[in-house]
Amino acid sequence: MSENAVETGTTRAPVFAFERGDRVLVLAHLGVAFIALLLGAAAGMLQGLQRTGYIKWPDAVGYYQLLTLHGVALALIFTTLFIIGFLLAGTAKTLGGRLHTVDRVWAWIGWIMMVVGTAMGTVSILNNSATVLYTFYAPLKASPWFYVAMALVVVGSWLGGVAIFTAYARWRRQHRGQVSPLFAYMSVATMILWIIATLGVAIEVLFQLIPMAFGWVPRVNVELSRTLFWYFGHPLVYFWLLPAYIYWYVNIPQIIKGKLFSDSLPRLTFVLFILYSIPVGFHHQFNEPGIANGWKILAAALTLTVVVPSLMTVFAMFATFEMAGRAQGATGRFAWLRKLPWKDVRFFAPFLGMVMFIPGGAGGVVNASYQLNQVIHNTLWVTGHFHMTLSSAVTLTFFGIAYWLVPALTNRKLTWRVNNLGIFQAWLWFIGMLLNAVPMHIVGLLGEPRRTAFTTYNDNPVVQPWLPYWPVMGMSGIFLFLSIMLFLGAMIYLWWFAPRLDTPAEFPIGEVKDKSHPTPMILERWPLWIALTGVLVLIVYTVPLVDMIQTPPPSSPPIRSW
Ligand code: HAS
Repeated sequence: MSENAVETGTTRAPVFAFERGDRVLVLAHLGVAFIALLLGAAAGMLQGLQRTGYIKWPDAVGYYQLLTLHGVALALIFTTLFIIGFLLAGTAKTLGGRLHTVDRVWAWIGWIMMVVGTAMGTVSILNNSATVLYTFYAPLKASPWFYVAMALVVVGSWLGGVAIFTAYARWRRQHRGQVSPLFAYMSVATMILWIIATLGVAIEVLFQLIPMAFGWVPRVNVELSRTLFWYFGHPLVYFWLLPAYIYWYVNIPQIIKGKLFSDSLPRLTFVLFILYSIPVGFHHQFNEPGIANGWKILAAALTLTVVVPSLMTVFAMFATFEMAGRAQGATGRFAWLRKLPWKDVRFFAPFLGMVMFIPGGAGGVVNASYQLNQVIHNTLWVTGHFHMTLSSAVTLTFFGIAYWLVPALTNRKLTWRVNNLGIFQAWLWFIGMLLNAVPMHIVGLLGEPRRTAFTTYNDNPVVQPWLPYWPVMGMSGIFLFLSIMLFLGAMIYLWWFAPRLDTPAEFPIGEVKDKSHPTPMILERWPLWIALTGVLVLIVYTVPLVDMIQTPPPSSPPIRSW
């Protein structure tokens, strides 16, 4: 480890060189994430063009098969590998400059499991034995190896979490009574959320889907399996979001020559995410029988409380931006906006993501409102919602991270040409997502269902109002694929070809502005927050789950629909 201060072009910032062991580990995670990104993006463009009637694909490759590849590769594999790589990098940086051997061993075992799982899952999808979409709802029956593959990915990701926990626990032992570094704290919170959330899908896969797929049981309790899936499925979205928030809270202040607005607020935000994000899965099941209305209303109320930490984040971001601008001499009411580094892709790409998150988040509030959900459920509105949140806010932030993290790991320079290319690529992505997600919201309101292959419903008049939007949605796939190609081209350049640096590249970590208010140590008491989460989960899930198991709805034999 070496840590010294150099002029970065923005501010005097500590630079940092990864140890070789950490560098290889993080790059291994990012590399697999980028391969998944390529696969998922190609499948996305093809299924998008097919879904909107631009191309007719040979019958041998089905729409749902491509859609499965798109969802699994992007929503499950790209995100998980990228997130764990990013968290390991920041944990190494902020907890003493390196991971210890034991942390690395855990992370490598996890990586191997995730890679084996990814390979097995991809083969199952490509040989058309797992065309079950990324939610793999029962009673759809995939090859049992697909479920084993998903289990390997999940357990592998837990071990990545164990690596972060061991590094964090060691640091705390060595720094008794001190508040932990914010990045590491937030990484721990993210992995706690992830592990609690994935327990649901792990139970579903181990006790329902694998026995169903191997033929050990003739039937499956569909309602129970969907409930276990959505117990996991909603906090899953915060597993995607929280690393983006880490970047917004911790890294961006340094990039914009500012300071963190507060140390306690981001910690509280993450604790609130752990508490509120898990007991809300029923808001994906508002339209399902077998769950009494009272539980659904409770889930709706709790979902609206999980919006609060995001609103706190809006506040903190504006405060951080304004403080940074004013510190650089801005005086007018909005003059601070001009001081933001608009030409720096590390800031600009995530900023576009933040902008898109405003309508994306508002759409989420619509989804969460029990009555309004009746209008949009299972329509393309929902697909538009997650293209604004996951595929825009989160993905644009991941782009911004990759543009400096890869050269920081390879000890190469983020040249101004690649920086500018990154800005163009982020614009292309942003515009592509607007062309994609805005029409999806509109046709969703007009009643167009999601998860359907191309059809004109026998030219039924109900389809007419949707038609003008299809070419726009189809075209968006081309924008997005081009953007991914540029991104991956930039990554290849930064990985292998960019000029080497004599001094290590910057790893931006912001400092807190006002340290006069000590951070309450209670925020670091994980057993307390985990126990409270457990209590909330028990309150929301005990009665419905007991009901589903004791008086189960008619179960279903497994179905292969393709
Ligand atoms: Fe969602 C469905 C509710 C957030 C992802 N969501 C989905 C699905 C996905 C997904 C993938 O209640 C589909 C699952 C499937 O396949 O069926 N969602 C919400 C709510 C929020 C929310 C209340 N979702 C997300 C995020 C996702 C994501 C984040 C991915 C990362 N969602 C739902 C519901 C459903 C659902 C229902 C089920 C629908 C159904 O019927 O099936 C909230 O967390 C959103 C809060 C966010 C905000 C925005 C804050 C804005 C910020 C940016 C600030 C900007 C700045 C810069 C500072 C309130 C922080 C601006 C500067 C300028 C100068 C302009």
